[in-house]
Amino acid sequence: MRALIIVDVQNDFCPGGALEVPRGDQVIPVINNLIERFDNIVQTQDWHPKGHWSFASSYRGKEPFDTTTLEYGEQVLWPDHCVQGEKGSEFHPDLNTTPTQLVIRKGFRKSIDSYSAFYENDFKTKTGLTGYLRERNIDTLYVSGLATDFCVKWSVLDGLKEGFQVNVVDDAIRGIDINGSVDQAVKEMKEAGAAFVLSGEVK
Ligand code: VGL
Ligand code: ZN
Repeated sequence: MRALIIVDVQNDFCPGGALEVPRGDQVIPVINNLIERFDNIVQTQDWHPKGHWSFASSYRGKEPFDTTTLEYGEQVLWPDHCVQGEKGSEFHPDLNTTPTQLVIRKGFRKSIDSYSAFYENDFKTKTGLTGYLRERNIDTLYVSGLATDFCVKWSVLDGLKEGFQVNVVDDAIRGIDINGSVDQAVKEMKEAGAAFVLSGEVK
């Protein structure tokens, strides 16, 4: 059984949002089209409390895209984004969310960021997605959404680690791209065993 995973297609990651992914909204028609071919659909939603430790605004003298060290290692500091209950955290209004069966919210613990749909950035705290997929006999994932170099990448790497077969839908992802991080992410995903497919090839 297979599932479509739609990562963080939220207002703040689309043009005009607080942490916009260039051309991020271009994934929406591609994903809306893909949805029709899947019986199992999961979305993730970045969902931070105010004052989250991944926000540059939580530190004196830090700017967005600076880094800091948290208990689990290096953390990129972001503009405030996807704050719980605010407009920026809502799914983009053009995304068809009706057929979605599960929404995994992540990043809701103030002191831990969470890029992956499976594990938070401490690499220990689980979101519960593996158990959900296994109980539904899903072994193959098609991953789409934002951003290629952060939440998509970590979801793909963890999905592989958890033993799923993972396909990345190449025309259904876009990245933030900090100093070549998109190319690096694609390389890491391929080396870890992810297959890259185009949405038109997904039957
Ligand atoms: C993301 C940075 C911070 C993402 C989320 O969805 O890729 N990136 N929070
Ligand atoms: Zn975030």
